[in-house]
Amino acid sequence: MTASDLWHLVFGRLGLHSLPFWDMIQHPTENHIINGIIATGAASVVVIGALVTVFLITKYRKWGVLWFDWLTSVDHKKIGIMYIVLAFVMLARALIEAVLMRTQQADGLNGGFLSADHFAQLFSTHGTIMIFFMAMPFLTGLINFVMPQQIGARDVSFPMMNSISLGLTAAGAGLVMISLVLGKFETGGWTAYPPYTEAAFSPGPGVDYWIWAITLSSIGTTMTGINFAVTIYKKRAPGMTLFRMPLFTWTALCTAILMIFAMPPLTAVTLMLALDRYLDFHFFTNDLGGNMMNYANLFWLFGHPEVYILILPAFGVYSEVFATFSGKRLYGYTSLVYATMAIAVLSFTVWLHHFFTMGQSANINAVFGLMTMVIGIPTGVKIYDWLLTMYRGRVRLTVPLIYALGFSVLFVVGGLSGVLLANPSIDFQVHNSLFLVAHFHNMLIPGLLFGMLAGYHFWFPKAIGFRLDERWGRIAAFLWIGGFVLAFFPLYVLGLLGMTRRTVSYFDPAYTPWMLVAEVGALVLTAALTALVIQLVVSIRDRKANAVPVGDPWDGRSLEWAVAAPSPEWNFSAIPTVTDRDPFMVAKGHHTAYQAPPRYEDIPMPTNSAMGMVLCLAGGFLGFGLVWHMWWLALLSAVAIPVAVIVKSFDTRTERIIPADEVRRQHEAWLARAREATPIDRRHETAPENRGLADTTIAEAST
Ligand SMILES: [Cu+2]
Repeated sequence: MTASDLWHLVFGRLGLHSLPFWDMIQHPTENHIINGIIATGAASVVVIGALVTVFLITKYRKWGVLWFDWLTSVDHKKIGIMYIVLAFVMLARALIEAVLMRTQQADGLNGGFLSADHFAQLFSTHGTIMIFFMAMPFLTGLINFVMPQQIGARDVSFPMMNSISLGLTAAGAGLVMISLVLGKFETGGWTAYPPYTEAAFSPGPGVDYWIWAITLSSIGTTMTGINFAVTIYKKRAPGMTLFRMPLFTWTALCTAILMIFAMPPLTAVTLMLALDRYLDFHFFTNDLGGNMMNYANLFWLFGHPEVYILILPAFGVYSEVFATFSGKRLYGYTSLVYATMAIAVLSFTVWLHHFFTMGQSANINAVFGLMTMVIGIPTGVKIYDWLLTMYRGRVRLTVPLIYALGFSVLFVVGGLSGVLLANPSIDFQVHNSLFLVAHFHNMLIPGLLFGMLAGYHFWFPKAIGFRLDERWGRIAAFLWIGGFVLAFFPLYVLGLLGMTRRTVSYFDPAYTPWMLVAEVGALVLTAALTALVIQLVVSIRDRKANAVPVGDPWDGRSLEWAVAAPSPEWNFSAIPTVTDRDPFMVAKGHHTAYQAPPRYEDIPMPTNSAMGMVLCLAGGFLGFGLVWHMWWLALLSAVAIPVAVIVKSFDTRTERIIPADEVRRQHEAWLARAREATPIDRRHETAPENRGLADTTIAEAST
């Protein structure tokens, strides 16, 4: 056996050429050097970032805290927070990539500074990350944190599975990050359509990185969907009928059902592509009986419902935000619920609008075009309900409401451009142009990101115990909204001018002015994210002044506001009984909100489990081994997964009892804090005096 054979046995196809600066050294042309420096810089950020994190954790001796209090925790609140931290980290990377792409295209007339291959990696990772490792973790984290508390539960139905879902998602995100350092990511966009992504045309590790990152996260998300749906069906507090559930929980339920039905086609299609690539199957190869249309169908059978997996939870956040900051009951609750269900069902009937131009008959296109337009109806219903919720309400223009208002205007514009695109004849004209890119960013930034940010501001005090800085919050909100308009409205024009998407350079000088505006927009969006970082730093500095230990800073309506902030580990000292749609608001009206329960009981809580982290590592190494053809590593990791599950199944210590005395001690301390706090009038809720006790002497605005 030669040294080279041994190398291949151990490291597979990994080699010096996998390092980001190798091209630059081998072929030191100007273009290679520029692209090499950017790639090496990005890789250094990942490596140095990881080293600094390890150093800081070691220096402050936080390994124990990190492991025992966070990574192995099965507490739905902590898992939710970890999901959101992951989402923010990934958001930063994908936003930087967006700025690079905008800068490239602003100079696209002269060819720009990026190579076509590098540019293609950028739009592929940007899309993959934004959908699977920013949007999905953000909404999963928010639902995880909020939903069990809204339904009066102590945790989700399957707490350990929850931790495993997080582990698999993190493993997928890890693979995308590692692809910056070792090898290259794929260049076929976030959809990775074959035959281009088949081994014959994309032989490197890039597509394999995509396949395994997506497979891991899609399996995690399927389990998340099952977990959320079962939790909502089985763990609601007594009296909380389905039609007393808060709207956010309703959207969580519909999203969970969509996850259960939409994620498996994705897992199937990535695994089929893997079989094509690794074992010479011919599912999508266009020869030997393969047909890439099957890929397009399966992918979008996931992909369109995915749009609503992303948007429905944001609709839920907006519903809570409009009602709370208008000081009114939600207008049209029942119609909002039915609209949500209608959107969820209809979302499975429109997938073909993603490939109107791929050659099916005009009649089929017409059916899918009409179904697509039908979805606009329930969505329109929601907009009217939200506006009518504000009508004659006592509206407070807080940060979450600013996002909600920005959303209301911008989402209607995006929706209208969607109705345009739903016409197959129009779609043929603007197909594959920047008009489409403008449209879906117009849906997903106001419709998902603004919703998640509104939710972040709304529930942050509940999760962490203090309010976020209001001033920086406003600055960030206006930067997001303004930056969005600047960055994406020009893309509508460019699309109509005929500029195709995913193009590294162009020949028409008419594009450049619009591209420059979009570039400014991208920089404003970067400033927006920076403002959020500053806000967090400022808020942590002022945490004492902005603490809201009583737990109800916004005069909330649903059960999550009825406990301390941060919530106790067991959420509710006694499981509440629900008699109304706005249970906490009713309790405050009856002066029963801050009372001791008749008696305290021992509370069983799930014990910590390392399974999430074990499967995160095993799944991550399995993916890494498969990407680089390190078969021994793949085999070891693949065996480790069932072994870990079997070993864990012998563990019978899955419950830990919190003694009634401990529950009483914490609950009484909280009640004492509520007695000492000054009730705060809604007009002064952003003042430092707000300790989380709402002044309820002013009657509710009429409904
Ligand atoms: Cu669609």
